[in-house]
Amino acid sequence: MARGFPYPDLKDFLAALERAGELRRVPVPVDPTLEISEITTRTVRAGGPALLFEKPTRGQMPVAINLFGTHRRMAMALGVEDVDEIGARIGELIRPELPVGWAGIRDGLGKLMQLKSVPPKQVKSAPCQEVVYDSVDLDRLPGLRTWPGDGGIFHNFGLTHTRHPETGKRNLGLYRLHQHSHDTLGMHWQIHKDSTAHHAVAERRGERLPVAIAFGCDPVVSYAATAPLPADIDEYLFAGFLRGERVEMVECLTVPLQVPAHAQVILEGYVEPGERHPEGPVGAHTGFYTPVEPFPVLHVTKMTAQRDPVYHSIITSKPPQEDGGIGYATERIFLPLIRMLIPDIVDMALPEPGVFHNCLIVSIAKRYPKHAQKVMNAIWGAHLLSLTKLIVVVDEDCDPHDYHEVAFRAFGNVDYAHDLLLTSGPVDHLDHASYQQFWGGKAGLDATRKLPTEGYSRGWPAEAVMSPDVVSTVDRRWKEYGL
Ligand SMILES: [Mn+2]
Repeated sequence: MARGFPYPDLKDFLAALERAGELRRVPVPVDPTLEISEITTRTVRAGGPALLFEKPTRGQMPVAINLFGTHRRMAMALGVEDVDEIGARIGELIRPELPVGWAGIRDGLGKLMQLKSVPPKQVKSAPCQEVVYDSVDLDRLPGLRTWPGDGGIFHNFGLTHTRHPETGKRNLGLYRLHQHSHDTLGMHWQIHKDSTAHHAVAERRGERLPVAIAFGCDPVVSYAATAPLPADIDEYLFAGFLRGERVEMVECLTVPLQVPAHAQVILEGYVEPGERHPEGPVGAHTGFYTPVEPFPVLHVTKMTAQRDPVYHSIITSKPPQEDGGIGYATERIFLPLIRMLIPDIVDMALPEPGVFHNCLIVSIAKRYPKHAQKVMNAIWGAHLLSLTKLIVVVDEDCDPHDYHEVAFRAFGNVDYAHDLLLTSGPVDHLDHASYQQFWGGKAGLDATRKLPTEGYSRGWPAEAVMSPDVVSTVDRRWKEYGL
């Protein structure tokens, strides 16, 4: 199994990117306030390379950004040629005897990880603790201000570690961090997130919640922090599965948590029960500024780092943006798992303009009346897919990523008085269009061919397609026509 993960440290990944012509160093001074944001956005939109800003005008270390901004780099990050390979690997491991349903996906994923994965390995000394600072000063980090209306400096790729205060289960998640002072951070713990649940339990018990944040982890650990795993699946087991190799972890110095040994910078601290501070605004992936809301506060009590640390970040904006590459990897990696839960789904696409929860396109092999509606309801009941606002269902002969073909069917193959399912349910914490926060209206569009048993009694018309013998004749003789 041990295939040897090529980049145990972010610096190894940066070196590999540079060798592959996928990294551009920026040797001149650049301002982490707005300027890095504008340069990065232009680079992402041009399909350009990862960037290493060597001389940010704030902070004491270089800034690495746009590491995951193309499908090629995302695949490199995960050590594969194409992220579909990982989906296929998971698909092969999923055995028919595994139970189906939501519990099944959890048990199945759990079994799979035990079977084919490797738990993290604890080490005694670690690069991330080479430097132990006497005092905490978050200004050492070149945090970014991405948009003019942002409420301050934000750290966008801080991997947040917490434990459930009662079960001890670990969670690794990626939440933006608002720098309130030289030693406090606003924790943007949205309502549906796992760390939010840990914090709620700590608060109920009236206890401080220990927190550790790692910046600049290896690319697989960084990806795993973003993956929408069920709460009881350990992100480090998942990372071990993806890497084919154990992740080395070290005990924090002042809190009862472990962090990746090869991280660049570590923050340790605690969240006080009941404390809230206004967080935001910040220009988000929705394309809008998120409102200022009260969020918990992390008191950073210890700061450690590698000797020459690199600070890793990402920015958010209306798509296209770097997180598009991450979202695509998640779509491909999780497809076989979603199919365990909803076997009707043949393929799916989360179009980037839909910012991952506004629109989901699925294809199905339709077998019975209202099959599409069954699938819609299943999706609205499935973990974070439940936040999906619009679901478009097409027949299996339509590739969900062929947006022209999907649109053709969604515009033309539909009687909107019959084929539109309207409902309501939870929406993303940051959804701005729902008439109140946290829940709103949803629609499912059935763009499949309709059956007589669904009340469509006219007989679906035959499609005008060329006969196969003519297609093959023309294929064969194409050159002779001089075209
Ligand atoms: Mn989790």
